[in-house]
Amino acid sequence: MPETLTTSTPDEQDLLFRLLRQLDAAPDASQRTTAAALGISLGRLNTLLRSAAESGLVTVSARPGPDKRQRFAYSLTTRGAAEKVRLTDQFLARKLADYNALHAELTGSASGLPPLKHRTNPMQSNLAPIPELYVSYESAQKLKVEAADLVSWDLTPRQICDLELLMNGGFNPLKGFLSEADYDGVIENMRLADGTLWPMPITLDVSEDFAAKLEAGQDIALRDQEGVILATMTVTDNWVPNKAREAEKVFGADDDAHPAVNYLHNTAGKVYLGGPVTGIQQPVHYDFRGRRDTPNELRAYFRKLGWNKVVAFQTRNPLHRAHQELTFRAAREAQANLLIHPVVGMTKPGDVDHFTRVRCYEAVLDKYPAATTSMSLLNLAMRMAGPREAVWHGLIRANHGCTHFIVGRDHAGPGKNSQGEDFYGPYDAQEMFREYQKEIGVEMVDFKHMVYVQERAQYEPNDEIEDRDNVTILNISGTELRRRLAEGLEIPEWFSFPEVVSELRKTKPPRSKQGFTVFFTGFSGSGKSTIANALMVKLMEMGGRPVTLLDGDIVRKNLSSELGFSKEHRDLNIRRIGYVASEITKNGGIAICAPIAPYATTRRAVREDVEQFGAFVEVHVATSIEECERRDRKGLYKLAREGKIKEFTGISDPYDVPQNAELVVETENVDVDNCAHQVLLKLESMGLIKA
Ligand code: PPS
Repeated sequence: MPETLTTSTPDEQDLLFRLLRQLDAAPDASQRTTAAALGISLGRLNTLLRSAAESGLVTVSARPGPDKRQRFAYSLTTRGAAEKVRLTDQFLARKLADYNALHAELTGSASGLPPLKHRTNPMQSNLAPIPELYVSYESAQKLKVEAADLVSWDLTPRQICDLELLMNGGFNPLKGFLSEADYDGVIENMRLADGTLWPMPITLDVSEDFAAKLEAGQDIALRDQEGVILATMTVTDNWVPNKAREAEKVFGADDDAHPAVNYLHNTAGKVYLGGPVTGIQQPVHYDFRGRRDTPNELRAYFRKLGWNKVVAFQTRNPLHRAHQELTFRAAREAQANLLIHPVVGMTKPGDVDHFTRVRCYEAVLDKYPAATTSMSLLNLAMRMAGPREAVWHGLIRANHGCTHFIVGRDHAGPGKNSQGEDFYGPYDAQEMFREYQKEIGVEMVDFKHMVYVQERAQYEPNDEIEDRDNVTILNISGTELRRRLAEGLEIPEWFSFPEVVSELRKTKPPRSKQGFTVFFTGFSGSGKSTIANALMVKLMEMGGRPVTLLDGDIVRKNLSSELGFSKEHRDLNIRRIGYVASEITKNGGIAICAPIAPYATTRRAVREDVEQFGAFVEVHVATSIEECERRDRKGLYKLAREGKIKEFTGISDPYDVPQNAELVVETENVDVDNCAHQVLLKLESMGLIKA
């Protein structure tokens, strides 16, 4: 930060703030108009402009024209725009303090007198506008041009979600991606360096190569995946985090079975960048535009409707009858209006896609009283961090103008750990929320598990049923629902709404009609390709779905001809296969893959890609390395032993034996037809093909 700014007096800072605001709002105004707007002389303005230009806050360019008094044009630099955002906050804080003092004086509360009722009626704090990180439209156009010359980072889908909520105030009070000091505080005790409660590390992870190019204080452009510049960021911090510690502290265990820990270790870049962000434009969404609202848009909406109390319901699942009952009860209990606030950014891998979910929500919305219920979509990238996530969700909802927040059983739960146990207790999130409720600024409406009581034909909280021995309690778990959908079985009316079930059935036809991927893995010469070919022919004989074979050799010839066998190249090769297989699966076909795929993490990544759309059946062709070498069909093992082929799997390169393959096939003394038949039986038992 320029020295002049940190050493100047509050009055000088106010003047600088007003200057930056003026240049931002009216960049083409003459100097005389600018001086008049600021109430200072032209001479003073010139001194001020010179000092701001020297500090790198404004740029000066020559302005053509006859008027000598308008020779120069001034506009904000990226740094100037960021400084404006910082000074705006400072200015507002000072004004608020002045206002509070005045208010206290007027109401007598400063002098110890009882406050005068009805004297003043300030805007309720949850409904007042909150700070955003965007600059004005005019400045954004200029900054965009300026930012085109900056080093730029192409944001990942998760980073785009984070950036959107940083810029629109959803992550208020954050002013950018966390600095190292803020990150350390958040990891250790859920607090920023200044002590403010913030439970989730919002970090900009990048590659080592990219980070190495940067200098401290450098501005970078942040682009979406099409290259559109969304923001600039001044990089103040650049560090290599201890990811194992982050996993332990934030997610409770350094266990890759947790989706966010898996992301941390296997997707996120090795280096984190921190620094303030200057917002240029919102990420573009083409879907459900009318249903997306920024925090300030929601606050304005609540103000307009006079909704002083709003209870928010967070969800990443379709709404069924139990959810409806829970939200009705919450609104009644809090005597509040209801905001259904589903997450459409990133949720748990394997969840129902948000397009289907929003169609389901829209169908259910008719069943709520329109005057007291609203729905808005939140572009949040969830981390599935249970208790910490609940606190984070509460802060985000406070920013969106809500006063209450529903926390149910196992809020933002990630499922089982690698020992098959739950990561968090079912009510840990409620406990942590309760502890921080005051600071979060929204009140929790907690619910125990809701179940259906058949005799009374209604949903009730499980722990409140006193006559449980005399009534029939019904419940369908998420896993059971998925099973019923997958097998085309009945889903009873007491569980869900017909409109919702019909939407889900359209997206999730029974398994026997869905696409799927069979992924063979094993040593070179283990028999993968031979079995894969036999399987392909058998599936084609059955008909019904198109079948595509992505054999190791075929792929290397057609998709990956430029790649070798280093770890990096093998990963790239397998990820390409995974991408094609996931597309085939999505479109209802059968993909049969048969690469060596030696690394467990890459196989897992492919599984995740495919499982968004259909089943992934991993088949380990478990022929031993000794047997493969004995067969040596292509003569490659001999060459590998002689050192003529480097990095040869099983000889001079590792192979991670699959730990949770759907099927293990032994090929020694078993003929190919039998091996392929074993796979068919497996597919049949999984409901993927009909007998
Ligand atoms: S990987 O690791 O999955 O990307 O390998 P993949 O694409 O399946 O390999 C295809 C074939 O390349 C031959 N080959 C090698 N395999 C392993 N290591 C090294 N260094 C190597 N060099 C060439 C090998 O014959 C593989 O074919 P298959 O069908 O497995 O025998």
